[in-house]
Amino acid sequence: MIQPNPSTAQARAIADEFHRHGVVYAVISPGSRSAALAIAFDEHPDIETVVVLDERSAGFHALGRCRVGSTPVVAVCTSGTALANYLPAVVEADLSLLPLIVLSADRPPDLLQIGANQTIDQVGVFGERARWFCNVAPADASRDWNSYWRGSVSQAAARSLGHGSRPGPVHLNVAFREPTVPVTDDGRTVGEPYPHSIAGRSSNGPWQEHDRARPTAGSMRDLDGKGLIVVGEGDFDTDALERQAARLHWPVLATAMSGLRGGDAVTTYHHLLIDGVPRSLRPDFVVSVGRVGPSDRIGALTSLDVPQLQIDRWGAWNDPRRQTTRFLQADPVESLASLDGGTEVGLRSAWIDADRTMRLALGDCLGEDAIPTGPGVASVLSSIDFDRLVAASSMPIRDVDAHTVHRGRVVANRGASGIDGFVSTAFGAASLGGRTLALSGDLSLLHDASGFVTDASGSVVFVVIDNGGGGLFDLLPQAEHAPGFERLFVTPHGLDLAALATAYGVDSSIASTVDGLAGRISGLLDVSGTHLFVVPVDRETDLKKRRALDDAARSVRAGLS
Ligand SMILES: Cc1ncc(C[n+]2csc(CCOP(=O)(O)OP(=O)(O)O)c2C)c(N)n1
Repeated sequence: MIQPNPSTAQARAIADEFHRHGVVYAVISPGSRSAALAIAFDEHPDIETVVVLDERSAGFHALGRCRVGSTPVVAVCTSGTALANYLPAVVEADLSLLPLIVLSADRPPDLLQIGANQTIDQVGVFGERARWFCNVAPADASRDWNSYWRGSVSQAAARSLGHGSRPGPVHLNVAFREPTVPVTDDGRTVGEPYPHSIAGRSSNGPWQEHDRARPTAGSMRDLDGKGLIVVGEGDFDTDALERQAARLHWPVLATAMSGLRGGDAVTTYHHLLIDGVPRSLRPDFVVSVGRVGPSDRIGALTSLDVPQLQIDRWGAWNDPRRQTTRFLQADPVESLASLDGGTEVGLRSAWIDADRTMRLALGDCLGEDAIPTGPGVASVLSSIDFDRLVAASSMPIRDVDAHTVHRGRVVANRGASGIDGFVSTAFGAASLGGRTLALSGDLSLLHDASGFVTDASGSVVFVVIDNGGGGLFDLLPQAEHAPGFERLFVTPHGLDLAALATAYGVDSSIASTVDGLAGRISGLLDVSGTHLFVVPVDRETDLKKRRALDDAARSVRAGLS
């Protein structure tokens, strides 16, 4: 067998070791210094690779896959500003505890700081946001580097999954000498063959294993009377949590990203809590699990002057109003399971009844419309069979939270709530197969249009609420006060999104009425391929509908004590 050159040997060992740690998906952006890594990952028989041109998009594509899969995802890029383009995705992965593994190629140290082309200081560029950084030395034929490469990968994988702290992004910066392609002479440099073994453990297992500590129950002291759980996105078994809540007879308020919708969970809290907590729905204490949002109105509950307990496996501090009275770093399910079963059933049934009444009232209010609005489209999605719905920041995730009741998974980048990386997050989430829907505003789509430059094979039906800019700003104080409101905030662009789709080779269609919308979207999900479905929305009409929904909510509340 012909021995590989040192860079090829190094890249092969790295790719193989990552696979032994569960990596099955790698997002590659083109470049020369990273050639050995790109080729090694692509040649690995059990790692699927996808190519995304723009590294900012590539980072989010990897993130989308992290959100739906259970194993770390690798993103490979070349040297220079390529790496810096991962920062937004690294920030989101840090806040959302996602195992994103950034693998950047670099020049060897003796070729740095001399003004060489496409060279920046890549050491620790993500600072504290990365759970772990390692500068991997360039390979040569002089010694056996195998345990160094494989051990570094073992530690990277373990750190990304929370070993030693909590899950999150890691960064391996790997220096490569030429040739970076698998030849001994690339026409510029002649490389010595690497003479040592690069074999992994004969067991086919990882070089070094790490054990995830089993989460334990926290102390649930001082909780008397009627409890209520608010559940957001987090690290827990959703079905088991639901069972515990039912056993305790506590109402569950389930945000869109909690994964708990579709059963007895209350989903209309945004409207039920419009003017604070109705007396008949007041709990004696509140237990928050996971990151709760995006509705601000839930703050009426999580800042009530009653004991407020927050349970998170990784010790999150999700407390924007500083009203949590006790934080518990523990497993939420185990903690609830440690309590005796409840006998007080009244609060749970009161919330479930109020939720049903509110849902009917909201449905009546939305049912009047033929012209699409953001809330109207979100409520239509409830009747569509999808596996996952990727919702963009701004109004889409808020409308999904208030109006989409569905057992399917909702994915959204709410760690930093950016409107960036949306198209790519959707493609990453679709890479597992299944029926993927993506709902966004027009600006979010435009922000990551470069995400369409990919050979990703997953199918996504993009539904774009095209209200000609950022409709969210109509609901914010600057709508009243700022001169230049439209240009400075709404950002009207006048672009034809269907033409944009055509430019990227994506099929598109337009829906100007709500009639038959669910059927059309379902039909698109039935066939494979990516489609952009543009729904023109008039901002004025949309705003009026939101006010009408609030009026309907107040009428329901008036009937509650
Ligand atoms: C990367 C980033 N830049 C800017 C913002 C601020 N921002 C929040 S919402 C928004 C407008 C989004 O418009 P669109 O996607 O069309 O959705 P709509 O507001 O109409 O629902 C902007 C610019 C942000 N959240 N993230």
